[in-house]
Amino acid sequence: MVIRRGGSLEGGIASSEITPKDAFLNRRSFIYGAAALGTGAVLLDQVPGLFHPKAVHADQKLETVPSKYTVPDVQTPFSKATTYNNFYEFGTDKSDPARNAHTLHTRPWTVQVAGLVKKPQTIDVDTMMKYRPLESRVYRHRCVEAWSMVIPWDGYSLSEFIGWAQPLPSAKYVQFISDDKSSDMPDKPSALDWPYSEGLRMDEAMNPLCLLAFGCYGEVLPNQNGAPVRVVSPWKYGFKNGKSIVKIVFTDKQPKTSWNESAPDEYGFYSNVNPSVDHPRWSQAHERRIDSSAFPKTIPTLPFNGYADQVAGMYSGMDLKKNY
Ligand SMILES: Nc1nc2c(c(=O)[nH]1)N[C@H]1C(S)=C(S)[C@@H](COP(=O)(O)O)O[C@H]1N2
Ligand SMILES: [Mo]
Repeated sequence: MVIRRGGSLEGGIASSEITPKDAFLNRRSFIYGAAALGTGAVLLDQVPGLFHPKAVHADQKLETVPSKYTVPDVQTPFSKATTYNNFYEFGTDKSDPARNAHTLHTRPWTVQVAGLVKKPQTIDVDTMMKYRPLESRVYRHRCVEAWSMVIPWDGYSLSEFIGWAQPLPSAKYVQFISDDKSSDMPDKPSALDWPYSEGLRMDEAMNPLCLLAFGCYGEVLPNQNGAPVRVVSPWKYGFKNGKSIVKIVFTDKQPKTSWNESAPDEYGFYSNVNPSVDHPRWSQAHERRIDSSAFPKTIPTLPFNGYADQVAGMYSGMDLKKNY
């Protein structure tokens, strides 16, 4: 099924546009199939053609338009981007989210817009998804653990959504709160305080590079990648990009963020990709680029993940060693 784009957030959506519940149930049975394969799926998939990656995802096509915010790097295969994930709500191993995230119910889904806004309200994710054309943007993704991927995300600039939300002039930060329903995520580890929370300074959130993503690889986001809606700020370490967002809060104070709260010396609020500021336990100078090869190459990490031209100006005058 093709999800149509366009329309406005204010407008309602016709029932014909809503994916029938049973289509979602069908999709879940695909995902259960993958679960049975477990970790083996990852290994098998390294032999091209042996394992069909469609088994682990929503398989729901999106209509997208090209974007000027696309990097020319070779893309990480879909099968790896959807089976090697961090989504701690579903377990701490990289293979856990693809196996466990089928329990997340992604419809109906609403996002609450709260805090310092003209009109606090709750919006349906399907309405949100149709607010602007979904651009296909190929972004570099650099995890703080020194691996990276190149992923085509489908979404529109977060700034568009913020424009719709109408924050008050006093709003200086945006906080993104992820879902934490125990019914859908029964085995959340105690490694972090839930719900997962992340945040950006308002100018960072308004930077056109900062994406609100509803899909990847031209399809609805697989649950393990943060369905139905997530943030992607490609010049920052991956953990800044909250998945499965249920609440967006505008604040005048720097919001609490999960990794910063759990280990403030290791994970700063800014977390801009910076090869010259090491993590206390490892170097950030290089990254393992996960591509189609069975033996990923190690490549130098670029300041701001290669997006310095577009974002460095936001930090002029700031000591990036202190504001890591
Ligand atoms: N809710 C939530 N969001 C999250 C995480 C998480 O554990 N929970 N992990 C983060 C980390 S560390 C990374 S690297 C990216 C991974 O996104 P991907 O699996 O789509 O590559 O999601 C980020 N967003
Ligand atoms: Mo990460």
